[in-house]
Amino acid sequence: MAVFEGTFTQDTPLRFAIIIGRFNDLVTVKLLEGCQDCLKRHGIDVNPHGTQVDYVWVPGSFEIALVARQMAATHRYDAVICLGAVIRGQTPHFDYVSAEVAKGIAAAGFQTGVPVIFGILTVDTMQQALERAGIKSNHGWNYAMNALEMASLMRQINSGLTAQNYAGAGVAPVLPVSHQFLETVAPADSVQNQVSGY
Ligand code: INI
Repeated sequence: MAVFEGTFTQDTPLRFAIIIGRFNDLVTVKLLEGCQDCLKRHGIDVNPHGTQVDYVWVPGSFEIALVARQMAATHRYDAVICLGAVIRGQTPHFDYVSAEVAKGIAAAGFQTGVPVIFGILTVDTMQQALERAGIKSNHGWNYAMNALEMASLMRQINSGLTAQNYAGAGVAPVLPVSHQFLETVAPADSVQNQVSGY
């Protein structure tokens, strides 16, 4: 058996599509900047004229899922990153847009087998949106991390690594990296139980 876990450094170049909603672009441009910064710091060439990242601008979050599915279905990308900002207003519009984009993005991933990252802020106010797009932190950065991890993970799964050659390569922790401390605090048999629970 095997434990698969995505990494954040790649031997082979990964390719991404980023789809950005123009609606609330005060926010979405900032999410994009955070996303590009993270990708760049992980060795990805984010130049739109390069070979690793394509960009698609759409009118608003409602349109993102359709384009995400279309891009994913080409199988030219290791992951598709969707960036949008849905901000609650005085009408139920928020609920319709946010529900549809969430369902649509999930469906795009399921239907194509390509990771499609849900980078849509759903917030009550513009202030909350801006806080998550650079004022306090930039969620665009996290969405890029999620894309890197999922892209790497799916490559590993799709390439059918076995426990033997994976462990033999000396790169695979038995536990997820975030849980490695368990090895020092948990008795061996409970660690074993954790592992077999995956
Ligand atoms: N699109 C957004 O991305 N965010 C919003 O907050 C928003 N609101 O509130 O209306 C929004 N609406 C536009 C929508 O995504 C479509 O572009 C439009 O309805 C045309 O299909």
